[in-house]
Amino acid sequence: KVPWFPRKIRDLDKCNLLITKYDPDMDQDHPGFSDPEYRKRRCFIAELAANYRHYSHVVMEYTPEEVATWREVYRTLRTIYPDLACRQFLGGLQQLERECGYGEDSIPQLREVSAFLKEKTGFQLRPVAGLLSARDFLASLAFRVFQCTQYIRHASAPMHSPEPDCCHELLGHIPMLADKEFAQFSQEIGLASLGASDEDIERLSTLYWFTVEFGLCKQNGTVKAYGAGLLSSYGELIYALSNEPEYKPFNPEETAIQPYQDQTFQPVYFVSESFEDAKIKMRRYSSSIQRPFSVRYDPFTCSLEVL
Ligand code: H2B
Ligand code: FE
Repeated sequence: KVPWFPRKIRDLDKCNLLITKYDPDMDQDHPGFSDPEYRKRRCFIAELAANYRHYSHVVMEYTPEEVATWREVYRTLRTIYPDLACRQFLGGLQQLERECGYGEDSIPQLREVSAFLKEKTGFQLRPVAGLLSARDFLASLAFRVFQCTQYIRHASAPMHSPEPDCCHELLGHIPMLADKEFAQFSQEIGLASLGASDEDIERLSTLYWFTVEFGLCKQNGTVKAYGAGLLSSYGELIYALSNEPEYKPFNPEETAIQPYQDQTFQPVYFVSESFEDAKIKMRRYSSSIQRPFSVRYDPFTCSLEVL
């Protein structure tokens, strides 16, 4: 009665359950809903991801319009990062700009970014066709695999996307995944999710939401953003640090049951004392989750030992 979970990295080929409610084909409010060209393109890129099998990245050729959208997002966000992003994010982004071709002129290729991350923290990227179920998404993190969308948001709304797109992944998530401590934090959420009950998955996704996606942390006495949902949204990044919303100290028991918003800005953000502190609290929380087995990740074979 333990739900199926992947045991080796190749099993992630089977972690592909998509949530389609924010797809441009399903969501009437999606900026691309009434643009058949965009929907066709989005579908083509998603298909490539759906056909991806372990270790076989394709090179995406982006259109000039897609690159123009990327440029606008990159330029706009880049100006506010120095003031609002945490130290680890700024360090990661700088390395990506120096060593991995990050910049406003082209959309980075998942293959290159994946090779870069592998050297920094052991994380790898895997293209995904759209919004993945929480269970499959979290399971991948256990293997230090980050599932990444490759299509880009609609050109009419460069500052917002209802679904994850490559701007969100490449600008929001990737710089953080180049940090060793954050990589460890991410993998541990993944490991805690394997074979967990639906209720525990729901609580872990809420924790993921208020940390990895919308987390804030203290640094040298000021509050900075480390959540990818913030670092890829000009509007919400400024709002989150404006003193207008409510702030609560990060505390897994409380955070795990806080209702969240995936349509508008969050009404509340959780602030960690530091990554170290968040990691220790998360670990304590994870070890309280009841499972009839324990797991250990073997980095040499990229597989799990289930004890
Ligand atoms: N799928 C994709 N493709 N990207 C994400 O960032 C993502 C996801 N986040 N599925 C997950 C859900 C997250 O919101 C949690 C674990 O529910
Ligand atoms: Fe995300």
